[in-house]
Amino acid sequence: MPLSISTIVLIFLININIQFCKGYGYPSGSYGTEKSVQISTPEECARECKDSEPAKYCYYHFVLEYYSTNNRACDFCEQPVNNYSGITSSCECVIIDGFEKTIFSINRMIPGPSIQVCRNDHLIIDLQNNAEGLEATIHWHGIFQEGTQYYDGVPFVTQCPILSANTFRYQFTVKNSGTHFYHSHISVHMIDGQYGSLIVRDPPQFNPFYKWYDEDRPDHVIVISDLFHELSLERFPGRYRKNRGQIPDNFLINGRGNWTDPASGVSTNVQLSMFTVEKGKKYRFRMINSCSTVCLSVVKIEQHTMQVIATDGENVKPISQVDAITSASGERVDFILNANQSSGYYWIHVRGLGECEGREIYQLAILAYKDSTKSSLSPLPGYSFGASRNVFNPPNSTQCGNGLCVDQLIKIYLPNENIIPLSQPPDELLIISFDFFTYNALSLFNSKDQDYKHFYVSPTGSEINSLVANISYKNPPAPLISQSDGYQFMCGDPFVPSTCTEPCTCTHVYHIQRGAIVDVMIYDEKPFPELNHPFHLHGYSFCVMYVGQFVNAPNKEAITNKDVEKEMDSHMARLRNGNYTKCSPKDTVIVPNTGFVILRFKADNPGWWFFHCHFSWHTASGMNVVLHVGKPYDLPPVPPNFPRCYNWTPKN
Ligand SMILES: *[C@@H]1O[C@H](CO)[C@@H](O)[C@H](O)[C@H]1NC(C)=O
Ligand SMILES: *[C@@H]1O[C@H](CO)[C@@H](O)[C@H](O)[C@H]1NC(C)=O
Ligand SMILES: *[C@@H]1O[C@H](CO)[C@@H](O)[C@H](O)[C@H]1NC(C)=O
Ligand SMILES: *[C@@H]1O[C@H](CO)[C@@H](O)[C@H](O)[C@H]1NC(C)=O
Ligand SMILES: *[C@@H]1O[C@H](CO)[C@@H](O)[C@H](O)[C@H]1NC(C)=O
Ligand SMILES: [Cu+2]
Repeated sequence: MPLSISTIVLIFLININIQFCKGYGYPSGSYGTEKSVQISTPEECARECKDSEPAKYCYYHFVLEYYSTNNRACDFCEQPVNNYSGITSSCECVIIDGFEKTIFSINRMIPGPSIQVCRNDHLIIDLQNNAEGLEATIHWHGIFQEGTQYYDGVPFVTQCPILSANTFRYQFTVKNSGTHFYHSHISVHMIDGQYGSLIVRDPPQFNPFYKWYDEDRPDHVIVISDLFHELSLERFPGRYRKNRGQIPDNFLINGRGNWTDPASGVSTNVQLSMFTVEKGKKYRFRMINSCSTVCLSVVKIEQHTMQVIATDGENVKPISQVDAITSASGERVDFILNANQSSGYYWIHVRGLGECEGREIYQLAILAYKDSTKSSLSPLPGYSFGASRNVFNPPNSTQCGNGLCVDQLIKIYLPNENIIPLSQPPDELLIISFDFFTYNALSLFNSKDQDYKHFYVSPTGSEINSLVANISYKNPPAPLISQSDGYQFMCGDPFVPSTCTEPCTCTHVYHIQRGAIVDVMIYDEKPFPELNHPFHLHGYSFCVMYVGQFVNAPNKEAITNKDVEKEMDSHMARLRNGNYTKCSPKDTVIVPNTGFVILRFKADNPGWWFFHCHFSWHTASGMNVVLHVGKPYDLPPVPPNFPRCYNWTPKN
């Protein structure tokens, strides 16, 4: 639906001299200049969405600070297990899995405050950074930011990092609905607690599933995350001699979980998250994978199948009888659950794959039928649990079955939504490899090179960094969107600059014509065992055209240009034959191990858009590239006095 220009303009005309009440207050009453704007609280905004209801201005005050879990706050109160609590918690005891550790939390909550609004609402989020020594930005994962590209939250691409003692106001209109989330986009801070749900609901006229379920409750959002029992920075670059690698200690479901110390066998017995349903009703659940590390997760609900209806914020033709949902960091899945079993308590089971399998990292929550009791629970599950017949989004294409893989999804377009043409050849084709660079320790630690390059210690003990098309992404000193100071650090398009020494580090940018149909083939050039990297594109939802594995490649250790060309030829043949007929919508897609994904988008949203592996350690070590769509003049100007940053090396 076209948003009127006047409402976009209005949001910048607001007198931003907000008076705060005590604590995490809201600006009092209405405020504004010529037109006054009524500000709504998070609770008022987390409403049922109605057709032809005016949009709300939803205000959130986020305070970022160092905090600790299980501190003295826990002597005074106990956190309720019901997970929707607006933007403040009734109890500032952050319990997580019962472990005491330092976190970088928002409003003393993990996950952070839940933002729940309706399509076309205006969000105003003040991020107050109270953590000295810590830079911050928040990325609104899944929001296209059309017209407000500078609020995308990528440091040195769309803004300067927010310094401590500073407050930065994000304000944008949410034009694309769906299950989204927000998270820190700096270093590996996300896992220390900077994440939360961002749900944009549709009014009935935009919701093809309106009649399919009875309720879409604010507390039926499932946030899956991983956890270290120490600060993330203990693992970046990480240890060589003891406790190598980045395997999480635990998983959390809506910030909670039980933990059993493997050494002592003692459990923390934290009360698990609970989702309440009434027998005979159907519920829409919104699941968000907010993990930071490389373990994919598998969600199962005891004795219940799930009907998948949306992914990454886009509606899809429903997939019924799903027993398990696999997802990677950054992916979201909405499903309908039919509460038609006998009244009782049922386990919700989340299990980590890959590196998490060895240590059997898993977590539980409870699906509780109203008026039943815990006594009906079946025995405590172990790491393995329940059926795996129909697994949605398996990383291995041999398990696709009928319609379970993401390249089989069929997008349901909304009325008036622009359709991405799938039969024509692309205007631009990007073939992009990703890979790791393994340092020679001697050259890393004994070199005369003063430009110390990022690395982290892999589980096997080697020092590595991450590459996209043989380039390790490096931040420029100033945001590309608002200052040309960073341009001299740019490289790409697409070859490694001849002056660059391995690993080549620079601000890797591909320039794309506005309006072009762009096909991207992203592939796993030198597969590492068990790693399936999820690639996320900012600013767009794309169509997944094809997901494949280089099964017939003679040498699966290293994919050659020949292997890639062969797959590209097949893609072109499928295009010519009109084999692509349905858009499989995603904004984050798992590239299977030894495999590739071919995706397509129409470059109609100008901007500097990050395209990257969503595993935090891979992002932090360079597995990123910027897709620059359009020319600087295609972009809305940044607001007046937008914060600036740069190198300062005066001659005298
Ligand atoms: C936590 O796990 C232990 C060990 O598996 C189990 O005995 C205990 O009942 C669990 N506690 C909760 C609250 O689930
Ligand atoms: C419960 O609902 C599921 C999903 O709609 C359906 O497949 C199943 O047959 C139903 N079971 C019963 C006992 O009604
Ligand atoms: C995919 O699954 C098949 C059958 O289970 C197995 O043989 C193959 O090795 C798997 N491929 C990958 C890349 O895991
Ligand atoms: C990346 O560099 C390696 C080693 O220098 C080379 O073998 C490979 O072909 C390069 N890959 C691409 C996509 O340029
Ligand atoms: C295209 O689809 C047809 C069936 O409609 C199939 O026979 C053919 O193998 C497909 N072509 C390619 C290149 O996948
Ligand atoms: Cu990765």
